[in-house]
Amino acid sequence: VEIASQLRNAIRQGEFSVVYQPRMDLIRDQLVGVEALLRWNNAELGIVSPQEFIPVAEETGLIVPIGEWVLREACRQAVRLHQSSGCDVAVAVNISARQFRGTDIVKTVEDALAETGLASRLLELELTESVLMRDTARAAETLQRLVEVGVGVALDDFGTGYSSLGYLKRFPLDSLKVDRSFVADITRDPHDEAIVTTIVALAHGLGMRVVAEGVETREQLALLRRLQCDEVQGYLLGRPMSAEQLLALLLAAE
Ligand code: G
Ligand code: G
Ligand code: MN
Ligand code: NA
Repeated sequence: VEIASQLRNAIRQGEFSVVYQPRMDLIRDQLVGVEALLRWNNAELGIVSPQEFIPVAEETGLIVPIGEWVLREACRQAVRLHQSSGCDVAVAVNISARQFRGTDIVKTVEDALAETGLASRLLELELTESVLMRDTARAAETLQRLVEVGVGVALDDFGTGYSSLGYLKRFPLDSLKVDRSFVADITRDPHDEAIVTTIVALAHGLGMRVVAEGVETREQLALLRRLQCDEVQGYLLGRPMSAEQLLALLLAAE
């Protein structure tokens, strides 16, 4: 209740910011993308975690204006990053169920690209299984239109939801993001290693890339490399950081 009322004014009062977590390509050994993650600092509530306020934003419908704000902000900062560093770093934006199903997400994306001037190949959307599996015929059609716009689509938190493999085949997805719950114990639990091995085979068989999330140790990284994951994301590679910090990181890596 408190969160909902404070959330209502948060955009107008400039309380949101976006941080970026790097994603590394394991073949090129290079930062190839970042995930945009929303942060909220409210005068009364202090810093509120997205795990707390995103569900409230979903319930109240506030996720629609908030999501549009995040998308625009991420595109704007990606353009600046591209211009200042010369690097082709794609930005991935999380899209919630209500945005994907209840609004014209294709038009929202087209408008954000047109207004900011970001090349469509530098934008990716992250969707969860539950979002795609609800109304699969319509989801497949929306994904196809997004492909035509030229943006990438990743299936987030893969393995934790209820993906039907039959539908997976019909969705034009660029990558599967292996949920961090499978990565956490991967060097100790043979079951996790078996699951990730299977996800890699499935993704590659369907022409998709695999991104492992929540990579925290060198041992996990070495194993994921051996299992032929394409990309990794996690605290080992970098914590979510401001656009300024990200630019500094890119310039230092050159
Ligand atoms: O940033 P953090 O790791 O605390 O994120 C917690 C959760 O909030 C994750 O599931 C993440 O996907 C979600 N989240 C973060 N930013 C956004 C956003 O901009 N939009 C949506 N829909 N979810 C987000
Ligand atoms: O659900 P989604 O994949 O969007 O979640 C992103 C969340 O994961 C963010 O809140 C981010 O802070 C968190 N995260 C990113 N890297 C790591 C990591 O290496 N370890 C853990 N425990 N959390 C991470
Ligand atoms: Mn995500
Ligand atoms: Na995830």
